[in-house]
Parts: sequence; C-alpha cells; structure tokens
Amino acid sequence: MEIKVMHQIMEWNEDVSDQVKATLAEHRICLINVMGSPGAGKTSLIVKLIAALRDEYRIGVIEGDIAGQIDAETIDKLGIPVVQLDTDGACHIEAESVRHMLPLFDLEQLDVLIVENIGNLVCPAEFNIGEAFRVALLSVPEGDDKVHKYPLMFATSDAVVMHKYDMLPYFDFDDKRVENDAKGVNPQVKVFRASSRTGEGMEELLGYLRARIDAVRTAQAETKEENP
Ligand SMILES: Nc1nc2c(ncn2[C@@H]2O[C@H](COP(=O)(O)OP(=O)(O)OP(=O)(O)O)[C@@H](O)[C@H]2O)c(=O)[nH]1
Ligand SMILES: [Mg+2]
Repeated sequence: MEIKVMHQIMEWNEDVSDQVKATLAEHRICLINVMGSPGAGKTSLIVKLIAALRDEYRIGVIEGDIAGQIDAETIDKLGIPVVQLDTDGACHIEAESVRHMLPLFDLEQLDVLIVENIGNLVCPAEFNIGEAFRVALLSVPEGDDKVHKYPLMFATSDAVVMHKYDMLPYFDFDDKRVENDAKGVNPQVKVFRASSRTGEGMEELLGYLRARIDAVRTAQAETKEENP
C-alpha cells in the first residue's frame, strides 16, 4: 500500500516536471540541477560558474536549503537573480516547488537557471525538477567509495565533478575508481576533476556546460519554431 502511494507521488512529480520543462522551453531557459552532499562545494562552484559565464548567459539561481538563506545571500551579492527555497526539513526539491518559483523570476531575462539542490546524495536523485541536465558533485574529502554506496545519484546525472580536487594530496582518494564506478552505473556520464579554490579543471567543465546549454537552447528554439 505504501509503495503504491509513493509511486503515485512520483508520477505526479513527473507530470509537474514536464510542465516546468514546457515553461522553461517557452522562454528558452536551460535548467541545471546541481546536486551533492552538504559541503561538497555546490555554492562555491556555482559562484565560479557565474563569474565565468555571466557575460555569455543571463543566469538565475534557485537555492534549496532545509533552513536559512546563507547561500542565496551569497548569490544575491553577485547581482544575480536568486530565490531561496526553504524546504522546511525536506531532503530534496520537487518539481512543484520549482513550478511555484518560476513566476518569481523575470523569465524573459534568463537563459540559464541553476538550481542548487539540498545537500544530500540520496533523495534529490529521485525527483526530476524539470532540469535539462544534472551535475553531481563528489568532493575529494567525502571518499572514493561514494558512487558505489549512492549509485542512483551518479546513475541519473549527466556529469560528475570530482570537486575540491586540490585536496587530492591529503586524502586516500582513488579518482580512477570514482570514474570507473560512475561509468559502471552510467556509461554516458561525463567525469570532471575540478577545484573551485584553484580553478584547476574548470575550463574543461565550462566547455562542457557551454556546449550543453547551447544544445538545449537550440533544441528549445527549434521546437518553438515547429509549434509556435
Ligand atoms: N579546498 C577546497 N575547498 C573548497 C572547494 N570548494 C569549496 N570549498 C570549501 O568547502 C566548504 C563548503 O563549500 P560550499 O560551497 O558551502 O558547499 P555546499 O555544497 O554549497 O554546502 P551546502 O550548501 O551546505 O550543502 C567551504 O568552506 C568552501 O570554502 C574547493 O574546490 N577546494
Ligand atoms: Mg551551498
């Protein structure tokens, strides 16, 4: 019985995530779902991405947190439109929340919407939020066994970033193992090694993101032309 109820909620989330996708497509906005553990460096990476990409794309951010608005304040200081989602204890963001938040942005003024999901390697992976693609962070201090232990997060992500790569000398972290485990659960996944602190690996990641964003927005424009 419980399983049936859960299934219905998931299906409902899928319907709503399709609605979110349609709204984003109408405005040619690429939504990127950024996920990872608490402290993996999601906000730090988003700040770096904004700095590198803001001249090319009009960027907005949704900050998901269980409590508080520290990360939203960080983004706001950059002069980037941001909305804080306080999940009031929930461990993930659902499409319904994103649907409610979209009208809080001037959608005509956005090309890219980055969502920082709740710090968690489990629940966020289960919920589509209308994203065009997913980026999962795994920071070096967390350990190289995390893909093995939390496979869904990495199986459902388009890109995996081994983050805080500058910390590699200080931890027994086998980056090849992470890459192999990630490709084992998700053969299509792109794997990056990057540090928001030193900037290493960032150009490669940025190249990937630019290509993905452009491909998504081109496809949205073509669909719009076909179905005006
Ligand atoms: N050494 C190193 N530290 C980093 C890097 N990126 C972030 N940090 C540090 O890691 C800590 C957590 O970074 P955040 O960006 O707040 O992490 P987060 O994933 O947004 O955390 P939550 O929002 O709480 O889940 C901070 O002290 C950062 O300075 C990095 O590339 N290298
Ligand atoms: Mg954060």
